[in-house]
Amino acid sequence: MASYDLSQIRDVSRQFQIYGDLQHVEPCKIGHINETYIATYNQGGASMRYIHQKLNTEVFRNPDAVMHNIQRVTQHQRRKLEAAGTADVSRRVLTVVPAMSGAPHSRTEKGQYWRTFVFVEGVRTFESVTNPPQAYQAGKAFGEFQRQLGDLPGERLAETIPFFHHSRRRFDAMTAAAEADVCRRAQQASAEIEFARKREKWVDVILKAMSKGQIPERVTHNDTKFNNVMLDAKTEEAMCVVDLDTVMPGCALYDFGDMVRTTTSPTLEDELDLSKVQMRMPLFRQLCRGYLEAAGPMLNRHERALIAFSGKLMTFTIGLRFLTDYLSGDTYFRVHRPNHNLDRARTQFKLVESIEKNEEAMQKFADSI
Ligand code: GN1
Ligand code: MG
Repeated sequence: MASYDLSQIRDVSRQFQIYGDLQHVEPCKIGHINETYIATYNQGGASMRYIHQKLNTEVFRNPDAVMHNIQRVTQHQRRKLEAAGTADVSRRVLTVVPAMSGAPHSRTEKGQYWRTFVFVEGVRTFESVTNPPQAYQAGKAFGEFQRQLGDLPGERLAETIPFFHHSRRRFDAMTAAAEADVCRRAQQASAEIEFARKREKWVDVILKAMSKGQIPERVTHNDTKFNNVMLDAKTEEAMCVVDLDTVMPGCALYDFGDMVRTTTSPTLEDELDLSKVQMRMPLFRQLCRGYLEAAGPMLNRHERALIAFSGKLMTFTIGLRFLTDYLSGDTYFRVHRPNHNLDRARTQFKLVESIEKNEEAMQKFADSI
């Protein structure tokens, strides 16, 4: 997203039910998949900000289903917050701005799929965690999100990306990419490929527990990165969970595992100094406490027994995806430098090693709550 076309955003903005004059647009660099812009409008002298976002339809093949899920989910969240008498509801749940047609999206002549949200003011997101209270807030926010959706009425949500966290398929895709080696990169990544192969047995553990019915399917977020929680800019209290494209039927542990991946090492996802990439117990403890305080009562004993394991598995699985994309020529995740996906894979695998070393202590802590 190095450059963008202002006149195009201007055209897009006219397609939505927003009043006033578009004053200013800036691209938002967060996220590896969609294109996001923050647009400021003058509405009778007051400035109002909105998010315009172009959905990546290569990744989300059924964008209507994505938006239908998001509408159901946000309406349910809003109803629950209002029923509980929560203050500041519009900062605690995303608001979809309809297009002129009334639809939750607008399709351009070129077939691009755009949607708009009200910008949540007075919040911040962070690319990495800097202190234990932030980890607590992340755990609490995604735990509450899961709990809020525990009684979502109506039919099963659409699977916006089928088999998204299917770790067996992710593993097999990596080995297939290594064998095909279309970009002649497998040599460069041989240590990572070897690292992954040695850990193959992990990838079936949760899938088996789910197929035996020990672990239930739930409505889950499926992209619980720390930067998908908006924290109040002053108090750093979690306000709003964002990036709802992958909210669909899933496993609670996949959400928790991805939180472990992104909140327990105070480093970036693509940190190059691997000596800094370590699971820190003080961060894990707060994450775990926040999550279990919110979602714990809903979990069964099979889920609770795999709390620490899920952190290891999800970090491994996302590492596999980065590695696969590196081997396949960077076709999925947006990259900003050569070898970016390999760097990301290395960072994940370093964190996997660190979780492996601490897994017992992590699980013991989870059992004590
Ligand atoms: C992608 O686009 P973003 O940053 O929200 C990806 C997640 C990965 C994540 C890794 C739809 O999320 O699954 O965990 O990158 N989203 C999709 O940073 O593939
Ligand atoms: Mg995402």
